[in-house]
Amino acid sequence: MRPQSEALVVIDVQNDFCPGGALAVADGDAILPRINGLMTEFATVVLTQDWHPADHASFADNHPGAAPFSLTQMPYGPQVLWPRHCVQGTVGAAFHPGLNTDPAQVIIRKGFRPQIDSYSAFFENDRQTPTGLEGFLRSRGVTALTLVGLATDYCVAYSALDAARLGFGATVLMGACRAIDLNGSLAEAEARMAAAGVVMAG
Ligand code: VGL
Ligand code: ZN
Repeated sequence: MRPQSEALVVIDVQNDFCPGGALAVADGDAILPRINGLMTEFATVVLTQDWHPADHASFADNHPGAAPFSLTQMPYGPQVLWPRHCVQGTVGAAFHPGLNTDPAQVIIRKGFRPQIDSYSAFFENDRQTPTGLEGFLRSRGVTALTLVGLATDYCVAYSALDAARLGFGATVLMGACRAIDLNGSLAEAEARMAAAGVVMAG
């Protein structure tokens, strides 16, 4: 068992990010056995769930004429327009049935405000609106995080970068993550994580 000061944060292991899903990440379900095993090592386990309303501004089909995976400008900066995914209450938004959700003490839902996307487990994409996860972790004495899940270059990386910015130790287990890798996004995320002091382990 790891010390009480360490938590496992499992990012967005949902049907829509796994093979057959609306925004499938190649091999996304391959990480399930490892994540289920890791959960037994940590006293604090957090799950996140991408949880969008149907009219969410990150969906390409809510922008007439816009192609999926194209870029648009939002008040908070550039935003990729994604295929419709993880709509609240749908099968696509549910956790993959192979994920053991029993050990988790808290589920952080994010991306539920129609006008703002949320990749990070800590903040919306404006980098200011909190999810509450920081307070949850601090009040339990957690100082170091191990992050796993989907997708390496978006929600995992944004969560790890915010964790480091907030002063938590942050380790991403790259073998327990899979990436979307859109236009070099994986290499960029790795460079940003390295520069921020995020540890990338196997
Ligand atoms: C994610 C794109 C859109 C993720 C979520 O979980 O990495 N990526 N929404
Ligand atoms: Zn999303």
